Amino acid sequence: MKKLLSVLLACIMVFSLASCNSSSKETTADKKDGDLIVVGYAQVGAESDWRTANTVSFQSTFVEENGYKLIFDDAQQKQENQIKAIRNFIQQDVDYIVLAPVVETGWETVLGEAKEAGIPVILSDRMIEVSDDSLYTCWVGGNFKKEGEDAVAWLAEYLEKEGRADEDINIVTLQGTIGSSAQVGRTDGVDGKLSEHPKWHMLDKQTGEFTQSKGQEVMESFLKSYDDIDVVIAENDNMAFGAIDAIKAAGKDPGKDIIIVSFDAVKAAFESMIAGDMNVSVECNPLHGPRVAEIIQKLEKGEKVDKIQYVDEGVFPADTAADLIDTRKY
Ligand code: GZL
Repeated sequence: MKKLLSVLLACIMVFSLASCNSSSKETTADKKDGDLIVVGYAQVGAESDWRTANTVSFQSTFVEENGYKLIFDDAQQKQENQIKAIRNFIQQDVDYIVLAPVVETGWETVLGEAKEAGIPVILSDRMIEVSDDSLYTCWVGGNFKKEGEDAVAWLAEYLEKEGRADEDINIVTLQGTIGSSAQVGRTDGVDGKLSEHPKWHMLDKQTGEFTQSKGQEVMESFLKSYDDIDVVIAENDNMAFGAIDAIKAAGKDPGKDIIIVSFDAVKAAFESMIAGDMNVSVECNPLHGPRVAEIIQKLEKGEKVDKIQYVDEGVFPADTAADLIDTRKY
């Protein structure tokens, strides 16, 4: 009898331990998955300092202690990789998809699949061109067209101050990734204001893919084709750094012989301006992480969010760089 009792007792103990473990496992599992908001983030790539800062902003915001699980994908600037990543997020049934679309077109099908799966899509950085804007919940980013217009306004003021308002000014442009809203907006912004300056001549435009190496390569070809370039408009700082290297290698003085107008205003651009190589950088704020987290928190509470949300950005001429460089967050 005693033996039977001890076996029974042992069974009860084993059972209660197992159920406690499994329940503790379930609790942990429930707590781990149930409480965390799972965010799939389809990032463009790692092509520039700006992109790195943008990625870090998300990776430092969407952490477990803030209640998130981030699934990050770097598409190496290829749309097909971003489309694959979005399908992967749908399969994993994430709670939200954040997309920084490498180019504006080609998103209807895959975002239709996300909508079908009931997964909200938040656009960060660049915009998409779709006939049905219910395919995304909202967009956070810079006002690219205004950035281009601000660059022209700064250049006009600078040339005026330099006593060159009536001079013929020859300009070349290093464009970003063709078809990306940053390239489309900045190019449109500049082109739209050029007509106000009949003595300004846009000699050439070519894409440097937002990278330093390609920017240097294209600038080398510009310098071979044109011996009287007065201004380089680089649609991001990394292409400007490449252009500066090419100009120096050609025995000319960037920032003096050739005016360098750039975009992004990353910290390295402030260093370049302090060195006298760059004349101005028009800011495009990459710190979207906290903003997107705010949006997700609102959506979690069933609150409405604005469809279009611009980030704050300014224009930073070289003569402000030394005073401001230590305040820069990226
Ligand atoms: C702008 C962003 C651009 C940056 C580049 O919002 O899309 O892409 O200007 C980056 O540096 O590569």
